[in-house]
Amino acid sequence: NNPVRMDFSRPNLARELSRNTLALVLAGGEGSRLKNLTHRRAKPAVPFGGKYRIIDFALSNCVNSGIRRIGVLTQYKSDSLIRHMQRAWNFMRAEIGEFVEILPAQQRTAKKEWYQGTADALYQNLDILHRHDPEYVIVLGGDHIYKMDYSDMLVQHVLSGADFTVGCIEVPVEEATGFGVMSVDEDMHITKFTEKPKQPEHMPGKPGIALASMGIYVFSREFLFRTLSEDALSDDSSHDFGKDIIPNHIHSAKAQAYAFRNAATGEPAYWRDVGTVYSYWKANMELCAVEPELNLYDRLWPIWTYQPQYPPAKFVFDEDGRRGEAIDSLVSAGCILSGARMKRSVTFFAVTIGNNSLVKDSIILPKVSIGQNCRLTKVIVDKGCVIPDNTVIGENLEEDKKRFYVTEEGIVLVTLEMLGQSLSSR
Ligand code: ADQ
Ligand code: ADP
Repeated sequence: NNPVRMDFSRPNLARELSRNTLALVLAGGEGSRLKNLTHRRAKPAVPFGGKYRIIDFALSNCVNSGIRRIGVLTQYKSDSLIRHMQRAWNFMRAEIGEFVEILPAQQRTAKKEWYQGTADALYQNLDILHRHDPEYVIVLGGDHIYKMDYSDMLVQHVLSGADFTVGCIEVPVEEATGFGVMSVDEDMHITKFTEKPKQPEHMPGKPGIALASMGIYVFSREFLFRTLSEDALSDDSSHDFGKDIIPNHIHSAKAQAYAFRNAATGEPAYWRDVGTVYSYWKANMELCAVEPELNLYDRLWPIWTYQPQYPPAKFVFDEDGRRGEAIDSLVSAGCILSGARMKRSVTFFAVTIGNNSLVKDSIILPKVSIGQNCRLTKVIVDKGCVIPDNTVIGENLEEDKKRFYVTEEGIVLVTLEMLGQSLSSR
């Protein structure tokens, strides 16, 4: 007979929890496995999918999940990332408590150090976190490609009474050496967690499959603040979530796992770590499929970004009557293909390709100019490069290795430095 009743149905609870959550996106790592693509920019700022930057996926997930209080922790080579944030992520309304705040390493604590590990990155901003006073904190990596409703993970976190919840996904055992690998009981309680194990264990009853951490964590406020302060005092900690905080607290706290699944099929959902040149190339190529697993056309889950204004992509005949054409490809605004062909490729904005050139299975970043009679196969060309007439890349890898970076799988990465060019010389 109480007339004022709380409604604990799942959608309302999800909305309530999202509002009381602060998202912190870790965007400060060195990302060295992406080689020269991250020599001048942080990994989360690397362009992806013909239009976006990698960090747009985590940030769009936040906004689409109803989490509108977001901090982005930056450190290495943050210039390009900060510029992108200012251009693309400037639409929050402070009047209603929304924000995207950049939290650069700025030596705010007595130790006067850069961010030592991911947990230290949060610890160094503890006063700011206290000021925002969130009920829950969701910590996200800024370097994965996926679409995920974080509010569902928040609901499970709260209903299970956990101190922290780790997002997880099933991966082939041979790929699991690069991840945190965990074991869970029937209630998804974490019983074991090993960061980057040399010999990952498979899941019970699922040979060949390991349960990997996505590097996504939901924390209840008290647990997080207390644990960060304790960890900061410890001399044998590297102050990292995957190496220290998570494995050190699976028995002393209530640690739950959240399995990221496709809501419609119940199967493990689409999630890609694009941390190596090959995985970056592969995830871009997957978008060229007729029906890619990652649907970028979903108006209910838009991926937000910034792209400078350019005229529409244009395909024209050259003087010899050759067609400019692209098939199974993504072509962005401002591109011109004149008597040139593109197959299974992704081009970002303002790319030009000259007469009689062929670009196959490649990723061409913005403002690249490819001359006439060129052939590029399985090549990633970084922003602003000029590929001279008659250049062939990707057909003789031994030759390519002398000038460019070539992966074990035969993907060739071409940057300004490798071509002896610079943006200012154009
Ligand atoms: P890794 O991805 O190897 O493993 P890490 O290098 O710490 O972990 O990067 C995680 C995120 O934090 C990245 O977005 C990175 O840019 C950022 N980052 C790294 N160091 C930082 C620092 N000092 N300051 C601010 N940001 C920083 C992690 C987990 C694994 C999990 C994988 C999933 O440790 O358990 O399986 O993510 O990819
Ligand atoms: P933005 O779009 O914010 O300018 P990008 O992330 O596209 O940033 O730019 C960084 C990239 O620009 C680097 O990876 C590199 O290829 C290139 N770059 C910028 N300045 C130079 C330079 N002086 N010499 C060589 N490459 C440069």
